[in-house]
Amino acid sequence: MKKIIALISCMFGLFVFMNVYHEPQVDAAEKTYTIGTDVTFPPFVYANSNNKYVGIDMELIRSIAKEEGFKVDIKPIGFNAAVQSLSSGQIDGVIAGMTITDERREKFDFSTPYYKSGIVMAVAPKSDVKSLKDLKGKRVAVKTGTSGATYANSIKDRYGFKTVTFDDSDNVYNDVKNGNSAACFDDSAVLNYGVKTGLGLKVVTKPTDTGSYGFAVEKGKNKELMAKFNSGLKKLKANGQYDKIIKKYTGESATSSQKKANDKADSEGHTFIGLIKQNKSAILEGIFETIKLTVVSIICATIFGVLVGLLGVLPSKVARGASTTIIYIFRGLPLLVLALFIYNGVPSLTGSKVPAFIAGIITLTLNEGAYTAAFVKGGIAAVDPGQMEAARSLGLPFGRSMRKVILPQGIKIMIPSFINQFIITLKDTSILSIIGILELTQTGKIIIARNLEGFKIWTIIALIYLIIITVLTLLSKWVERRIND
Ligand code: ASN
Repeated sequence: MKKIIALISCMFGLFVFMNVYHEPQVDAAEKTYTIGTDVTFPPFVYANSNNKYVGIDMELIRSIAKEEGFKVDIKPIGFNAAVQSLSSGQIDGVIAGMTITDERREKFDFSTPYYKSGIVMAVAPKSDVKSLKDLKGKRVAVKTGTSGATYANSIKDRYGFKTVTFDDSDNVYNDVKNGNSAACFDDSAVLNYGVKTGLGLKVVTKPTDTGSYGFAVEKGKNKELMAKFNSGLKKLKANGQYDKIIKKYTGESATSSQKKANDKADSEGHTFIGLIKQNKSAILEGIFETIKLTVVSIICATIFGVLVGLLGVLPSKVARGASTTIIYIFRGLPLLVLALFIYNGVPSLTGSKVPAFIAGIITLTLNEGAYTAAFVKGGIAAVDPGQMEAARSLGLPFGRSMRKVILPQGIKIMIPSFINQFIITLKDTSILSIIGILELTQTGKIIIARNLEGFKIWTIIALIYLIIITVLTLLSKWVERRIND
């Protein structure tokens, strides 16, 4: 038992160290706003070759923050996830080439428009689809929750096509390039930029007249932030910085040098080593986040699971019933549903934010803890009942018999299950990419959104998981040997 406590303390120490080392120092005087954005939507938001978020929207919000004296914490979680998080109050604002529409105005407040863009249709360079009429019986790719998707759905019956939805623009474009979809609908400002910079698609329709981009906050909330945004934008327009930013990303020289860089990357191809070198810091941060999530979740889930498991072997019926119910609920719920419920569902109800990392830890603690509780109960039940009877007949009370006789034997039975559960917890952290935690899987998604090297990046990410799992297994086996000594 002491050894287990020592191990848990070591893990906790490691976590504290990682946190102290990793947390950025924030100036207490300046307020930090959490801003959600898309994963990839160039030239408005995208990760550059150093995996830093750049683009018109990123420069605008950062320059406005500087001008108005606030700080921003950018969360590249994807357009739909950002909008969902904004409506549940999890983030303070969204800047992601977000089109101002009447429907959205019912839920969000928008800033003064900062860019005009309609929707266009793009197809593969050799496609014979030239207009909407050619879409009959075909499949068309769109991005979840966007104005492009709304537009496509509004005309699909008239033109007789079906839509298929993806979460990120790069997946939408890839589906057209692969020939799975005949066309896609997306914003003109983004697709025209893509055509200029070598995306490998051509635009075949004129932009619809669907509006402009605005910065959004939840309706009636964050008024102060909205006022700061509008006043900052006005200043940037007046001092010429706004024009500079637009030119920096959409000007002739900007697009041609971006095209050259894209062509170069395409012709050179990316080697495994080259990709690792290029994305080293992002991958390392992803690993760091994954390990942090794993360590904290293992500690919390083990404590929670052992407590619930022990509750299940107490003589009290109420305690046993509570244990069974907790295990039933949290083992029964899919992890993904639980994560979304805690991150998006609960805040919509309570009105208070749950940071993504905390939501992730709670999710894993409840789910992994329920499994732990089940095998803790099972491990105790597997100890010969005669042992308890013998201990009790020697005059030991229930608690002491449990501690001195049953648990030492039960723990030995449980150890392989603990090791198994630790490994499962590590793997399950990847599901938390859905709530935008920048762990290893989400890091992979972002890198691929930029370089479209799906096969190679997922191979690298898979190998990293296997390496961490091997280290975790070896560590657990070592502890197991020491406990069994
Ligand atoms: N323009 C899109 C929309 O407002 C946003 C995006 O795809 N990032 O729906």
